[in-house]
Amino acid sequence: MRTQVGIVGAGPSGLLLSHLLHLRGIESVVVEIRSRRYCETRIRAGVLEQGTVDLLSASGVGARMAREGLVHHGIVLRFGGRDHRIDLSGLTGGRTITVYGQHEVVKDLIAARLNAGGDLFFEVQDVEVLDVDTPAPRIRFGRAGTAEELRCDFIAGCDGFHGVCRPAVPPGVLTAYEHAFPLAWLGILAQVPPASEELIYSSHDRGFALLSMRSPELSRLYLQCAPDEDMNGWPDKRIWDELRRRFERDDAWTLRDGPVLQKGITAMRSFVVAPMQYERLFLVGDAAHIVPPTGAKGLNLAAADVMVLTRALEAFYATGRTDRLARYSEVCLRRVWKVQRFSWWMTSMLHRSNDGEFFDRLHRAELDYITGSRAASTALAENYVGLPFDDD
Ligand code: RFL
Ligand code: PHB
Repeated sequence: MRTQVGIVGAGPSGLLLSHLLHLRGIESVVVEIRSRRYCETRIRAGVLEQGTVDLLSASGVGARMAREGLVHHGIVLRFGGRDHRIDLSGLTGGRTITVYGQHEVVKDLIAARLNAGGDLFFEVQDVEVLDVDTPAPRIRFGRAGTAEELRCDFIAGCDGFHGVCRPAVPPGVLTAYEHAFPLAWLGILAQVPPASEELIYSSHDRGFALLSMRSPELSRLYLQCAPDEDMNGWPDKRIWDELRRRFERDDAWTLRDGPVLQKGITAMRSFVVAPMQYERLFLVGDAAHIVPPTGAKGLNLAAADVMVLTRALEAFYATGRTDRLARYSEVCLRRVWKVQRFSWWMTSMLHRSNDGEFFDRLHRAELDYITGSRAASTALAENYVGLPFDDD
């Protein structure tokens, strides 16, 4: 088999890249180790920046998101028993965020690729990327028991943090920068209408909690826990009791419970590799960087990488110019580090730390400052709705 761009991974990065390339007349093939069903039902991110929404809409995959996505104009920071609203739209000239599940974005992108006759191969095995330092890189994989080889001009490693593309780069080329937070999130998806119209980030002495949603009937809730927390120690009743305590407010605020449909633990990590490219292999999204979820940025950052790579490939195929491809990593990393900073800052400010009472008091002062100063709330708001996209 032969294509122009071989894409490893059918998460949001790989699917969006394949879709945007197709709109520009560039061929790609996507190989994915999991099943289509698995990709379409994996519950992960939920908050889309305005820029991500605009990109999806402008590329023709925004119709269902426009109908079912929930547009939000603000978020709530809850601490000291009170709510402090950050008026995202008022502080950013009218920008908004949209709550629409990542798996819904994935469904829409898979449907668009299949309708356009795109090649998506699910449930492949033993994926290997080869010859990326030659003009003819290859992806080797097994499909229904048969060994296949895909020859390409370029390979996009969109295979997430645990994929095979980043490890395929020879030793010594990439530098990894990382920080593991000594905390994790226990997340649930529950069949109960969200107790608030807007997201609530609650910083409490017992630990952080977050109230989000997926639809008017489905709540998504998270609790700060230990990185090695045992899920067996958390029957549903204990989760709801703990959530109620961490969302307590001076007046009577109530959190109704409901059937828990899914639960899981997510470690909190910051990770970046540089450069994000080696010869004809480009690392995109979680394959190149991870942010802790507190800033709601991972998926949005992946979409920004995809945009930069799409434009660079478009320039290459239109005129043969390689300068944009050569600058892919540098352009992406500028945004990546700003987003790392924001995600680290939100995480440190909102969670109960193990660093001692001094730091907890500093974080409380920071929350007080953020919510009391228009300049400081604006800094939070402009990062939360998404920094402007700048790919020069
Ligand atoms: P993904 O989604 O991990 O997709 C990678 C795909 O590659 C496949 N794969 C392979 N395919 C072929 N060969 C191999 N050898 C392969 N190895 C792996 C995998 O099966 C998978 O299908 O990476 P991608 O596309 O870069 O997308 C990144 C996002 O998924 C991620 O950044 C976000 O989910 C992060 N995130 C959030 N981001 C936001 O923007 N807003 C949020 O509100 C938000 N909340 C979250 C989050 C992530 C969370 N978890 C579970 C980590 C909340 C949580 C709890
Ligand atoms: C989510 O809805 O899953 C979500 C929302 C906001 C975050 C992280 C996750 O910061």
